[in-house]
Amino acid sequence: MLPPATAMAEQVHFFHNVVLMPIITIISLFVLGLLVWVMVRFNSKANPTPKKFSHNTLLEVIWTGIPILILLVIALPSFDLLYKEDVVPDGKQVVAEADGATTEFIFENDFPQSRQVKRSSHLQVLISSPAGLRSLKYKEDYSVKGFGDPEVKVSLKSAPAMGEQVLIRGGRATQNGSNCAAFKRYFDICEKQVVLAPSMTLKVTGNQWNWNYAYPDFGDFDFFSNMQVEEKTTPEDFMFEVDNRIVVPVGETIRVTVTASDVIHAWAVPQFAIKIDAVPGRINEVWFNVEREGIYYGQCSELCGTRHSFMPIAVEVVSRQEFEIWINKQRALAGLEPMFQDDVKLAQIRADADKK
Ligand SMILES: [Cu+2]
Repeated sequence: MLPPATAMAEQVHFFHNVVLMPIITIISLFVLGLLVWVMVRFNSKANPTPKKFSHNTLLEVIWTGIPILILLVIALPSFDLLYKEDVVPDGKQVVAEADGATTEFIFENDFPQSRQVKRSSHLQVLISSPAGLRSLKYKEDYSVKGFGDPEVKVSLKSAPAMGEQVLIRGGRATQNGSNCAAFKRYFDICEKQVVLAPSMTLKVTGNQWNWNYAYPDFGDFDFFSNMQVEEKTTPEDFMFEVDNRIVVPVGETIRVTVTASDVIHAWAVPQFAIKIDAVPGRINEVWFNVEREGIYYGQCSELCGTRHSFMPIAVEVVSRQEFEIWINKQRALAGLEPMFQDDVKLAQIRADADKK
């Protein structure tokens, strides 16, 4: 599989590589062994007069019971992953400026009753400094009072330095950090992760045979994304590359709503572990939060007609600033005023748009 680009995809890959593949391999070898044994031991030459009995209660209980247990072992983590991917996160972040002395910080626990911050896995504390983001460890670096109360009190062991920021994130955790020891052997990123509520919605519409993308939070514009012609791409990227890529900011939660205008398509990006049907007259919802900037490819994954294999998906994940510049550009192309300020680059974008 391609390297995962989201924490969700890492967990899906972990489930596949570490849970499913060993089970599948053991079962296949066991069944193969049984077949070989039956063929060798009980063929008509080796066993000319077969016994006439049928049924064996103990054996039948075992070969019904063990597969049920195996299915349970597979089902529980699988349901957990399905739930996490299906429910769009609603995490909230509180930012406090450090003054070099304060160690107590308050998180307002104003979630609905069912999603209150009730235990340590619902809370993530980070320190933002010029060096980047650093996640603190519960009990080692901070303690918490008032889980489930309207105000949750976070006490840091040592006061963060002047100029640093304390980030407290509360909400459902998609990664509680408890399986990190096993996880770390396979992937480089593993820490507790409370995912924040979406910062934007991407509206995806499947057509025969291209995709249409709209950004309803950033104005009334949308664009079509068609497969790039062969001359404008490389042999490796041909049939994955598109003329207009989706652009989204790195490290932010993106809500994706998916529908279709004609027949059923499916919007799939393997590195995000996303594959979701685009059904005419219905809206399906999924989300992702990409950890690394880059370009990620996918393809329509529901047979939708003769050009089904020619409607690829390309997602370009960029910094917040680049994203805002891109939004301004799209707005300029649609005849809208810029939404974000970036004077030098903006002037260039306006000039480019005027040329077009
Ligand atoms: Cu399609």
